[in-house]
Amino acid sequence: MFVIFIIGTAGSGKSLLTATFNEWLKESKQDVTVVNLDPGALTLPYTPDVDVRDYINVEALMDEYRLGPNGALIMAADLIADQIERISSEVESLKADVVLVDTPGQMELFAFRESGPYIANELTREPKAIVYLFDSVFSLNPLNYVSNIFLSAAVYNRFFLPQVHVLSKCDLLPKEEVDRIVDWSAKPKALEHAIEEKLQGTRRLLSRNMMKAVYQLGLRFLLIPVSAKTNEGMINFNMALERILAGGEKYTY
Ligand SMILES: Nc1nc2c(ncn2[C@@H]2O[C@H](COP(=O)(O)OP(=O)(O)OP(=O)(O)O)[C@@H](O)[C@H]2O)c(=O)[nH]1
Ligand SMILES: [Mg+2]
Repeated sequence: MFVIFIIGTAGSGKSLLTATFNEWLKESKQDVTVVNLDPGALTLPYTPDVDVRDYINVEALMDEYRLGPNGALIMAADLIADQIERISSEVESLKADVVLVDTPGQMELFAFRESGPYIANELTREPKAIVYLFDSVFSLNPLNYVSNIFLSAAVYNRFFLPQVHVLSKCDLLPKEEVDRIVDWSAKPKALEHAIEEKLQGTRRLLSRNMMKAVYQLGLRFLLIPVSAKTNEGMINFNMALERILAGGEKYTY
C-alpha cells in the first residue's frame, strides 16, 4: 500500500486531481482508496471511500462552540488528529494498492499546524509521498512562482516526505507559457532571467534572494504539468510517483 497526500493552496486543484487520478489509476487496474481529509468540503468531484466528514461536523462545531468558519476548521483539524486511529483502521481495512488523500482547502490548516504532520504520520505505517500543486495561472508571475517555491519548501520542512511537484490546470495556459514555467523549475538561470525581466525594485531583489535561499538548501522543484480536465501529463505524474514510492515498479505486484 502507498499513501499519496495531495497538498496545495486554496483552489489549486487538489480535489479535482484526486478525482481524475483516481479514475486514471482504476482504468489501469489499480486498486485505489480515496480519502477526503477536508472537513469543510461542501461538494467533492469524487465519492470518497473514507470521509473525515463522517467523523467531524464543522457546522456542529460552529454552533456548539460559537465559532466562525475558520475557527471551526482549526478546531476540526485538531479533532481529526484525535480520530486518526479510527480513520487509519478504516483505510487499512480497505487494503488498496494506492491511497489518495485529498487535504483541506486551506493548506495552512494541514501543513502549518501540529496536527497535520501528526495525521500524515499516523495515517497507516505504509510508504508515503506528498504531491504539491503549483496553480498554472497563479505561477505565471515570477513573484508568485517564487512565493510558491517557498511554500512548498516549507511543506517539505514540515513533513519530510518525498515530494512530487505538479503544475496544475496546465490546460489553462498556452503550451509556450507552460514550457516557460517548467523551464524555471529546471534551470535557476531561466528563473533569474525572468525575475530580472518582469520584476522591479524591492520585488526583484526579494524574489532573487528568496530563490537563491531555496536553491542553496539543495531543494529542487521540477514541475510536471498536469491537467485534471484533459488528463494531460497524467502518465508522467504517475511515473514520478512510482519512481519515488515503488522504485519504478507498478504499485501492484
Ligand atoms: N481548467 C482546469 N480547471 C481545473 C483543473 N483542476 C481544477 N480546476 C478547477 O479549479 C477549481 C478548484 O478546483 P478544486 O479541485 O476544487 O481545488 P481545491 O484545491 O480542491 O480547492 P479547495 O479544496 O476549495 O481549496 C474548480 O473550479 C475546478 O474545476 C484543471 O486541471 N483544469
Ligand atoms: Mg478541495
